[in-house]
Amino acid sequence: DTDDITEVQNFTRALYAEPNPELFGVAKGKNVIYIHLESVQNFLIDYQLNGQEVTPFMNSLTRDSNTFYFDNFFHQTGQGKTADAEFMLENSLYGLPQGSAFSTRGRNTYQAAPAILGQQGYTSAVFHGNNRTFWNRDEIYKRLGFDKFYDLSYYNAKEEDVLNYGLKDKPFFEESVSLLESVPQPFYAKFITLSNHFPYPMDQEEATIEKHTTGDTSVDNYFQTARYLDEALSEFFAYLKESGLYENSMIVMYGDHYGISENHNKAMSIVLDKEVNEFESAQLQRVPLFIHIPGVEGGTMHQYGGQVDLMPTVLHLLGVSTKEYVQLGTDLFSTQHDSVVPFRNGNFISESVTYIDGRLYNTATGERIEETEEITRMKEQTEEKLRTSDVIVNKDLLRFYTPDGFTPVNPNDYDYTNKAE
Ligand code: GP9
Ligand code: MN
Repeated sequence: DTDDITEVQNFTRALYAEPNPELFGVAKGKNVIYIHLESVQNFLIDYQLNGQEVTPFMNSLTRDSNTFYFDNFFHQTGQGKTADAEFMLENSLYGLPQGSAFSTRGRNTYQAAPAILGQQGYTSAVFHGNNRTFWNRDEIYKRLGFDKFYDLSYYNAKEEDVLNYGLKDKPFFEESVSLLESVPQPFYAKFITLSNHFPYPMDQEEATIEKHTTGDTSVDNYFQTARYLDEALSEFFAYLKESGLYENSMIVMYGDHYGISENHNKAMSIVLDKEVNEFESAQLQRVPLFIHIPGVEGGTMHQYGGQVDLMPTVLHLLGVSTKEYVQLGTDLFSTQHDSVVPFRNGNFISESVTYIDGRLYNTATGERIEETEEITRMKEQTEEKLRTSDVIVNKDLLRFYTPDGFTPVNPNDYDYTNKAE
């Protein structure tokens, strides 16, 4: 097994991308506020329904001078959905081909972002309006090194404030601010939203935009819950400004996975006013990524990347080297960034090629193309990355390697039960 870890490290060391010197450490010492945008796909950005923007707040962030907005950023989740997205961004490892690593590999050894930052003086915390056992979070978070986990039991949650998977996003953010203020700075905090979750139910008196009219109920409802989430985000930003936290925090917002599956391609063809075939369906796996850093000039970024790239990107912005860590993703800002984006099923997408179940398309035009040597290499590299990640996770290989300067996490140091419960 130590042979396995050596082989893995030979592979991941070759993937390593040097940080961009202009951005390395620009957010050093700042708080990190991650916002997990449930089921938000990038097509929502600047989409107009009956002449109205669906997500006016997120749209405004795409034009904010201190925000980087990535418009070719993809989710890479499998069956683990939300849990896979979290797994990738904390570890820069892929979720598993079946099931969720959160559930089946909750007791592995990890060298995750909260633990790394914890050893640099950060306090880490997760905020989520569902029960702490969902997706086995309460078990794996202890191995990722999350100091605190504020689940539903920490919120007042009046009956009318709970819908679908838990506390609605607006009361969630409203109540979260005082909890966040109790966390020592600098902190690494993650807020997991849930109102924009399938099948997108919404109390109609709270709706501020009409449903879509495709006739497909969940697709039609999606626009109302996406608008609700967008308003909740805008309110959260206002709370952060009032509390003074905004000025010394980097805010990272990402869509976790698709909200509209390919079973709804017919309705999506109406939404987008073009035929949604397998090529368009792959393009729809784009999710928004925003990185807001006070005092740093942002802009719209077109490089291709995915969720597995978030950890090295964020650590480098904080001025933390990732060289010693076993990671499958690369810093989005690095000139050496690997811009071929694997999907969990072995398909991939890059600026030039979209590969779907053996078929190749030109990403810019959607036309079928022939395989070249370069494409064959992309295919092999995609498979190798996924296979390597699976070996690491399935064999729990990080047990056999401790990066220089990293102290292994002791899960017994953590307890998320609410004493007031
Ligand atoms: C539940 C929420 C939803 O707590 O995070 O998970 P999902 O169904 O999107 O994987
Ligand atoms: Mn989700």
